Formats: sequence, structure tokens, C-alpha cells
Amino acid sequence: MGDDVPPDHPRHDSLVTRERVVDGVERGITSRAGLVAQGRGEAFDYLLGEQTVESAARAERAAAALLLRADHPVVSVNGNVAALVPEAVGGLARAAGADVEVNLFHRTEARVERIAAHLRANGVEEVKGLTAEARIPGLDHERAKVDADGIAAADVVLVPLEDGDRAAALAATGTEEIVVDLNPLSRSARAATVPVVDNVVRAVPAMAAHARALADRPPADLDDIVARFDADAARADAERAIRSGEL
Ligand code: PTJ
Repeated sequence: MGDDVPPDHPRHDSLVTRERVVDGVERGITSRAGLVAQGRGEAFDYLLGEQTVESAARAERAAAALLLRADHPVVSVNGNVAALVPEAVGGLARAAGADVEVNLFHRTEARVERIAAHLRANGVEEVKGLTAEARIPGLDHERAKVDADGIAAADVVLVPLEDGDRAAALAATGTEEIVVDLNPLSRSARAATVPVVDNVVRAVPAMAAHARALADRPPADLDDIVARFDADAARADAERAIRSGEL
């Protein structure tokens, strides 16, 4: 997977990431629509210079602090995230004391099972989302299906790359959200307490590293990190970086 990409290729990381999503589709983990979503993300990432801009790095630290302060944090995983960062999801969940739950737009029970098995094989001990007996109110598609003791009971949910419907519906229930989305204008980024405008392949490992570094900090310090984070300013900064295209 990605072995054919020469290490010195100028867009090596981007091409390896693309191959991972293609591989995810071939294994029945990622939906075919996930390829289109990845292409959209690549375009934004190209304009960001395929790097973590400073405001995104601050957002990743604030996201880690918010997860550590939560009573019941959950990392939501779709088919793209499972293909791209299965190990890092486990690392973040362990560092932040978060549950991991599969939640899919193009939900089939077979795909949920395959993703859960893939996550377990990559070190995630417990995977939720298989029973999905609860519903997020005000949402009439498959993403409404959540575990009663998972996303339905969460106070903070990390929702990487998805369309905005569920982000808005979750926000309406009072759940705080961390959204990883390379499009700073997306509805999900706008619904987030902490929008992270970065590639999920960089953002999830970075959040895990921050969670490990912040683990022993007193609650007041973590609250302060979250309070000082300005979501609108972070999105505006990312938009400016994309529009200026100064690579
Ligand atoms: O696995 P499923 O069935 O739940 O389906 C998941 C997809 C991704 C197909 C579904 O959520 C979808 O259609 O998403 P959208 O509406 O295309 O939105 C994806 C958003 O994520 C877009 O704003 C992209 O710019 C962004 N994005 C794509 N790839 C990445 C990304 N953001 C961060 N990192 C990426 N690698």
C-alpha cells in the first residue's frame, strides 16, 4: 500500500494517503463516496501547503485539553478515518480516556463489523457503534444511529471529516464537538467548539501527543487552554491561508 510512491516524490505523503483510502475501499472499510471526500480534502490541503498551520496546531492542543476535561469523550470513526488513522485513533483514545465508536453515513452492518475488526487489529481495545440502539434527535439518516452508552451519553465528541448534518444535530443536544475538516467553511467546522482545519493524518497523532503531554496538568490549566482558544479566529486564519495560497 503506497509502496509504489517514490520517497522523494514532492507529494509523497499526499499520494500515500490517497492510496490508503483506495485500499480502504478495496477492503470494504471505506465507502466509494469516501474517495470523493478525500479528493475534496486534498484540494484544501494542497492550498494549505500540506502542513499544519499554526492556528490548527493551537486547535489540536485545545482539542486535547477539551477531551481530557470531558466526563465522557468519544472519538467517532467513519470509513475514511478507519482507513487513514486506525492506530492513531487508538493512541488518542487511550491518551484522552475516550471511547471509540463507529458511526457511518453509508451504514451497513457488514461495514460496521469490518471497521470494528480493523480498529481492533490496530490496537483499539473496545469499539462501540455495533448495537446503535439510540438515536440522535432531529436527524433522519443513518448517522443518527448511536450507542446509548457511547455518543448518546457523550459530553464531547470528536467528529472527523463528515458532512454537517450530524454536527449540527449533536450541537443542538448540547454535546460539544471537535471537528477535523480541511474545509474551514464547512457546516461541521462552524458547529464545532474546536474546529481543527488540518488533515486527519496529521491532526489525530498531534492530538494524541498533546493529550499525553497535558495528561498531568491540573483541570484549571486545561480549562484555560480551552477558554483561550478562539474558534472563529482559527477558522478565519485557515481560510486566509487557503485563499492566499502562500506555499
Ligand atoms: O464512511 P461513511 O459512510 O460515514 O462516509 C464518510 C464520507 C467521508 C464519505 C462522508 O462523511 C462524506 O461524504 O463527507 P463529505 O460531505 O464529503 O465531507 C468530507 C469533508 O472532510 C470535506 O469538507 C473534506 O474537505 C474533508 N476531508 C476530506 N478528507 C480529509 C478531510 N479533512 C481532513 N482530513 C482529510 N484527510
